[in-house]
Amino acid sequence: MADATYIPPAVWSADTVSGGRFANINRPTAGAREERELPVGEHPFQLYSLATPNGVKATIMLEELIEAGHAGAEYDAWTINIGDGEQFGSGFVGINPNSKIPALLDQSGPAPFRVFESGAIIVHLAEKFGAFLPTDPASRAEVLSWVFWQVASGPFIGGGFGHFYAYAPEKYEYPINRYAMETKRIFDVADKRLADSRFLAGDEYTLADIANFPWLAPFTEGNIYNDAKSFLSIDEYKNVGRWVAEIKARPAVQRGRIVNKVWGDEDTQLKERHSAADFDGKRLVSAPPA
Ligand SMILES: N[C@@H](CCC(=O)N[C@@H](CS)C(=O)NCC(=O)O)C(=O)O
Repeated sequence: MADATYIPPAVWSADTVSGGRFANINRPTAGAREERELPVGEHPFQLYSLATPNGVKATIMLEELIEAGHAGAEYDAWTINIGDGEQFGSGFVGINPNSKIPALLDQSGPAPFRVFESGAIIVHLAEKFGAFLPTDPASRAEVLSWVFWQVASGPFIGGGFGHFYAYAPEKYEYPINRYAMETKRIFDVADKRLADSRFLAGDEYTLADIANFPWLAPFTEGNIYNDAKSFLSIDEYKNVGRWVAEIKARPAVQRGRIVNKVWGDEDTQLKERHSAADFDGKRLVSAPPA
């Protein structure tokens, strides 16, 4: 059934109000909107992020490295509040011209450098520490395939399904159908893979799981995009549910999920992370995304 139709003008302009969550921060231009320096701590890695699914990929990775004994992965995590437009400050744009969290400053060597895009951040860290990314070509290719699959699929789930189902000011059947279909297809891809394999890339827990868990887990837990869990019949994906249960029991995952979290119960929030002691007294439970 078609919704009311729209006839596009010959040339689109940005003066139309889209309404909806995040409409006040979206513009069709890039670049800094104000001068704002970023804080910089002492640790080798400076993370500027928020505990959304894309942000949590980076914090799980850093916490997993520390858990595995890589003391060189110590990091300061600073909150970038995207609802307040902090991603458009000059300091943040300097480390991510795309103005989206997460972004990382690697100051472990003589000259600091930036890494942006969650996939690039976790691959960079995996290569630096030789962890969660196998070196033999076939295994490495399998891991990277699932990582890039996630980075490519995420926008259909978030910008597509999440936007039109939960955030858009008016509900339209066509885009909701299109992106519900695509989100379920993505879940089915993962579910079929996990029917044959303990983890996404094989028998070992790898970057493939670290990239995909933050997007898939909240649907199985029912804490993303209103009632999306029932709307999309997520309980059908039994193998995804089994995989989520195994991964969410990992202490590093539980810690990573609350770093830069600024919503929910106070004792499940960790606005900034500067040392392992920051987790003292925190409740390490599932962390609902923004
Ligand atoms: N492809 C990017 C996507 C990052 C992304 O979409 N971040 C969102 C939060 S989950 C953001 O910063 N949004 C702010 C904005 O769009 O202004 C990545 O994986 O790092």
